[in-house]
Amino acid sequence: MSAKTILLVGAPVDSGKRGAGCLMGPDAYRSARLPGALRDLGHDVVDLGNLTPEAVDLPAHPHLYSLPETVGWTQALIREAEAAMTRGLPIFMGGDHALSLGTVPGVAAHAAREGRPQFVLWLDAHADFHTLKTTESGNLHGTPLAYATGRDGFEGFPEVAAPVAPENVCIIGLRSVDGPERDAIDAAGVARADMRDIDEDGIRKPLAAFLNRVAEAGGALHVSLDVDFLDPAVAPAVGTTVPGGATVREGHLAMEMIHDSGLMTSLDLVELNPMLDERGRTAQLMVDLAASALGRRVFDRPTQRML
Ligand code: HAR
Ligand code: MN
Ligand code: MN
Ligand code: MN
Repeated sequence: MSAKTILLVGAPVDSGKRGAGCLMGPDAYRSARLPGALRDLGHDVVDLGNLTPEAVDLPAHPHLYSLPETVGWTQALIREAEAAMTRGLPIFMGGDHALSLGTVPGVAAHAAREGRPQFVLWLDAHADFHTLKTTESGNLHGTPLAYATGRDGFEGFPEVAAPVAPENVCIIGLRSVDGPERDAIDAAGVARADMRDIDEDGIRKPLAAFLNRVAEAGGALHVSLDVDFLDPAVAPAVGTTVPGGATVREGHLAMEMIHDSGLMTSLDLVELNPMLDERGRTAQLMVDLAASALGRRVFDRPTQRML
């Protein structure tokens, strides 16, 4: 196992939807001992504290919830993510999924500078592929993948410097997708495995295929882990629960495979709402999953077989 410099970036974004609580996420991860768990694995861990949004001069929008604040977070996070990539492997402790409006374009700008293609693994019940024009809820946590892949329709947001190629994105865990998202995902050529695919073939097959593509391309890999990827029975601390999600072991297998691939360059932990947790169990599970992605295991495996 190779020791890494891991940068913990607190991003208490709570503007991506109605219903407050995700702002407590970074401190919940600290209380559940994320820094210690990563140090136990031999990593050098630096906690950079919590970020704040930039001030932006934008009027409130009649349909889009908290647009100015979310643009402010996006600007701050693009900068922070791009800078953090020059120092180590950042873990963005959310915060709701609107934080990926900043983290993904930020890390992708760094990869472009290095001449590497950026890949994104999106572990989520939802596709988060709405534009400002198609979102019915007006909740911006439902939009980051569309923005990061350079779709039109993000007036008020900064221009994305290095859009991620849609075919370099893979969404796993889908079970709640709106009509306009479904059409746009398939038109764009985003790779996807919904929960039925996982029921039929397991999580290993689509993930191995994607990781092999990242490896062949010499790509950078950003992993965005939404709490609602997991089944609400094991991960209740999220505002947008959808039954029928990944099991604890499916979550760990995904993280263990990510670790074995050696490909992950950045990680988001998003949508944890400690207000909705039960005795900290969801925060603890997210910490354990992050530890698996960074090398925690029962026994070493003799080979690193991908497929
Ligand atoms: N598609 C729905 C909407 O746009 C729900 C989006 C929910 N997103 C998250 N993150 N919880 O994945 O409102
Ligand atoms: Mn780099
Ligand atoms: Mn999401
Ligand atoms: Mn989700």
